[in-house]
Amino acid sequence: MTIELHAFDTPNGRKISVALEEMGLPYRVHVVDITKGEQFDPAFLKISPNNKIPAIVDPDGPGGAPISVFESGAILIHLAERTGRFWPREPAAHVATMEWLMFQMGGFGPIPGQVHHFIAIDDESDRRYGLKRFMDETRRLYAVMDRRLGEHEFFAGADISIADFAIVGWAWRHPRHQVDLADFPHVQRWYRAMMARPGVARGFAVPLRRG
Ligand SMILES: N[C@@H](CCC(=O)N[C@@H](CS)C(=O)NCC(=O)O)C(=O)O
Repeated sequence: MTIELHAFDTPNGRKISVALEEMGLPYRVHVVDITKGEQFDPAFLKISPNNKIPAIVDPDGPGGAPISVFESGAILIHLAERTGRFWPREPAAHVATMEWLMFQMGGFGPIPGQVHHFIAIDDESDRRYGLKRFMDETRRLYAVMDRRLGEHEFFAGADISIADFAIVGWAWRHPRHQVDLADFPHVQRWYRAMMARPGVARGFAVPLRRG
């Protein structure tokens, strides 16, 4: 049955449209325009109490009852458990999937997100410290990913996983946080391979904005 995806055209929203497309799950998009405050709509808060996109409603939840899920990492795990796809069973790859998913949720998301915030501040004295701090840390995270991808094709190892979907959502925004992927050749190789996948391309093309 059709999954209801509540999202907007942002890295965290795109992670889920990419995963849904890759998994071949039927879904319907409900745009939550966070530039217009729609994330505070009481109906949305019922499924996403932290007033952030994305959230889903899965009609086939536990016991066949609908279930809502917020937090993109939880959504990815839910979809992977539901389909058994992109969720390696081999123990080392399974642990690696969790590690790199948490790496993204705790670091490679919140940190470049701060770059996107500070870069937009007009006042140079308000912008300078935060922008340098978060740009330096963003580049450090790219270097961490570059080392991993220098040794493995995907983040979990030989096989693509939900960790790749989580990370590609944010890597997609590298122009906005002003990172040149040529400085991180293994990330660049992985990014090109990810973007060449038809499912990933569809996930980035599906409209997540109105008009
Ligand atoms: N940890 C959350 C973060 C979600 C998040 O930050 N969403 C942003 C857009 S990318 C949002 O909805 N912002 C609206 C707001 O903060 O009011 C997740 O991964 O789902």
